[in-house]
Amino acid sequence: DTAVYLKDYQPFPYCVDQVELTFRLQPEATRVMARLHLHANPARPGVNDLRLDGEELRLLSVTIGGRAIAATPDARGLTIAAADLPEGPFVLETEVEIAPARNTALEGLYMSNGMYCTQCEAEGFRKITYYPDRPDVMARFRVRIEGDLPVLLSNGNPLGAGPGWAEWDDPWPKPAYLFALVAGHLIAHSDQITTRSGRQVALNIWVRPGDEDRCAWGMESLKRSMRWDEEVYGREYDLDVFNIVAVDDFNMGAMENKGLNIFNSKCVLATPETMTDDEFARIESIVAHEYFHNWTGNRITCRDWFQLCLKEGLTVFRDQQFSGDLRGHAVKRIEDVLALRARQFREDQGPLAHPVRPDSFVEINNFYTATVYEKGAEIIGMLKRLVGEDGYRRALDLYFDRHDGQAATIEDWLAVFQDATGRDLTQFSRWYFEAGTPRVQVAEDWQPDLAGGTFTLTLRQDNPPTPGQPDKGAKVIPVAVGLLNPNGDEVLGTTILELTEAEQSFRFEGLGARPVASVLRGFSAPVVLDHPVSPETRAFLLAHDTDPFNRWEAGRSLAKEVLAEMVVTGAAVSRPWLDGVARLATDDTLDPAFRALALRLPSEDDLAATLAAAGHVPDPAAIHAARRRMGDALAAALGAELAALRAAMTVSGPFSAEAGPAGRRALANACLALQTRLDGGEAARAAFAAATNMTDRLAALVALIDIGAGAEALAAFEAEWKADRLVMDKWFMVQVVHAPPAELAATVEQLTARADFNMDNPNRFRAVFGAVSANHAGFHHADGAAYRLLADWLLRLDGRNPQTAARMSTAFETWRRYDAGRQALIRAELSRMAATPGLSRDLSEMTARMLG
Ligand code: B3K
Ligand code: ZN
Repeated sequence: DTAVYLKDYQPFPYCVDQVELTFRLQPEATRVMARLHLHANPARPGVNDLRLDGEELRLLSVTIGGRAIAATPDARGLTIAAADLPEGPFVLETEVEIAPARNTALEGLYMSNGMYCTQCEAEGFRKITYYPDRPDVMARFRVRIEGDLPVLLSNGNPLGAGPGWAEWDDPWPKPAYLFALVAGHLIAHSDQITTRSGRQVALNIWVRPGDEDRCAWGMESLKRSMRWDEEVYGREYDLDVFNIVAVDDFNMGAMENKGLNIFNSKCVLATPETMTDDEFARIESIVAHEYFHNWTGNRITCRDWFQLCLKEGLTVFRDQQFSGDLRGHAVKRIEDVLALRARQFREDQGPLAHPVRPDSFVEINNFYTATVYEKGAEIIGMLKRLVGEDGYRRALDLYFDRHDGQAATIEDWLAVFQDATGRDLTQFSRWYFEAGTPRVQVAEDWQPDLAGGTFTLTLRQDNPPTPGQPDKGAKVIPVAVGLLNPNGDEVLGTTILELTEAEQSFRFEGLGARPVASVLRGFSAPVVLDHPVSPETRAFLLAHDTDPFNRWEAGRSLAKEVLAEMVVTGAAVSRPWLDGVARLATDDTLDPAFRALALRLPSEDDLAATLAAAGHVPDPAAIHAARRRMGDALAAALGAELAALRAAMTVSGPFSAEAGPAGRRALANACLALQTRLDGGEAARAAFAAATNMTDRLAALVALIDIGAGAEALAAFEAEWKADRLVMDKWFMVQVVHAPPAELAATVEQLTARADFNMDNPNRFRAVFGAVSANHAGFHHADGAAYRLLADWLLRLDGRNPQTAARMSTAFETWRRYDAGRQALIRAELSRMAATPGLSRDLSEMTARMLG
């Protein structure tokens, strides 16, 4: 298979004014009639054949202007010779047959539990009908659905419906990837909202019967999102109805189809008994994300898939702002940075590194990555920091104004910022085009003098090579800095230093005493900061930093340094870290959610990355052992305070998923996990029995599994929830994540042999195999059993669902970090997969890139 290149972009030679689709639904033989109203695109003059994308379609007929055309499709589409096309505008009609019941790839039109649904982004529409399946072809869609099912949905506004049919009209031109259709025995949880200009919008969350009591939180999140986008971005909804549908079999979280969002049921259905606080927060942010796409993605879409970050980076940035406004910015920022480092830094530092705007791909589904999404959002955060609140607001207003109804590019996006603020963004644009995580080194200098003293910070940036990009220029890096005096008062409030050269010095005068510098406040740029300071200084910042992110970060850096020491030299857990974290955890002037985060230890994968970056070969077993010792030491240091803290964090009254009570539960459960290290599981067993919500129940279960005492609770959990697929996913997952390293492979064998392990359900597959690599020491066990097992299952899945198989293969992306033995084992698995005949385009691109 060949790659597609950004440099080859050309506009499509024809414009589609209007599309009329008729679906006659049958599981094994659905008929799709498409009528396309076309005319030549003046932006692409000349004599051009009409090339339509189409895959896995049985073509029944093609006519142009009512006359049958002899056209023979190939495996990827259909070409109609220019000679067969009339001069002016014309109408092309096709009829095809497809088999949704046999579609296990979950792309195009497929079935899930007897319901029909679609997933078209990125290139799934071509599995539904012949069409120019590219985002710069935008058209109005009118859809008629015929089928023996009570609920028949598509995009836009309802036109009419009767027994066995429904018609929908979407007045907003859109690319085919935003098309959606749903048909099934569904029940709606309904509400409504009036937009600020007075439009009445009907809101529905459609679910399978039995799930209707799980929609309240999703609906509340939707209404909050709609309000927020009006208030903060001035964006209003633009149809009479907004539908959300929950589907059990789905390759990702959710999809922003115009007026008809389709959600993985895991990302929208929730009750306190079935979902944890983290899942409630995740649902809130995904509902918001998909809703926000209505403007950033749908009204303004991408010219081509290389521009994916135009909609994804911006929409992630917007959902992060929204969650921060609702749940507190400090905690939200820490969580986002934890996720960024765990997924994006990891990607950026390995063979899969690619720019936020890639310039080639084989399979676009492989580029829905942490880099495009999360680093894409970080770039927007930096832009906002550089141009200020007002500049950002002006730029965004101009963006919506100028590009509404268009398919735009990153150049368009940057031009809007330049035009609105007058700032030249040529150098800044490197963030989009160059891969890799910059490293910023900080050196301090202090010169006492008569005027009080001069403090100098010298910042140096390094932009490491990444695949295909050996050399890189300096980037524009906004480094937020604050200075504290020795008793902890701020002597310089947060100030942005703009690092634009390889090395630059910044001087601060008249300070009186040598200050303590708090650098990269709020994580003002997605870089690795290398600021060598003593453990005492870190402990000082952990106690005093006025920037909450950096206060947490001081503890985290200290924890990583201590852990690295423990792994490399076998050192004991250091006192400054233990005392500092213990003090923070018990400080009731602080937000409980923040304290819970301070108690969280760095992950084993994070530590392996840190060690590798420092030139060590990480030993997974040693890392695992050291991290456990660290947890034990923390538990011992807090001792009796743990029970008291938990008691103080008791939440009374009816369950609420808001940040306040969720933060109290997070702290209480962090304490429970530590307490379990000391009491043999007594407190956790009691907590498990007494729990009235899934957050507390799951936390107790995990605490018990973690000390090898989970059998009874697991059995009770299973007995209670065996009929609930979403809850059982958690039951599968926790056993794999927390299996003792040597038992991981056996645990997986036993779980996958169960009748309720269904590899065609991505949630269940991920619950087990996503957890395999999350169990760092188990996955990297020296016997290689887990590597082999994962590769076996990826190969098995690849034949049925290549998208999910390819995505999960990233478990191997860090392989070059490890010792020669492990490298050989992983290389063998990657090569075995790569050499398998009939491997999908998706998985073969991934294995090829990882093998380098
Ligand atoms: N835009 C979709 C993702 C589509 C993934 C295609 N492989 C969901 C989102 O980002 O909102
Ligand atoms: Zn998105």
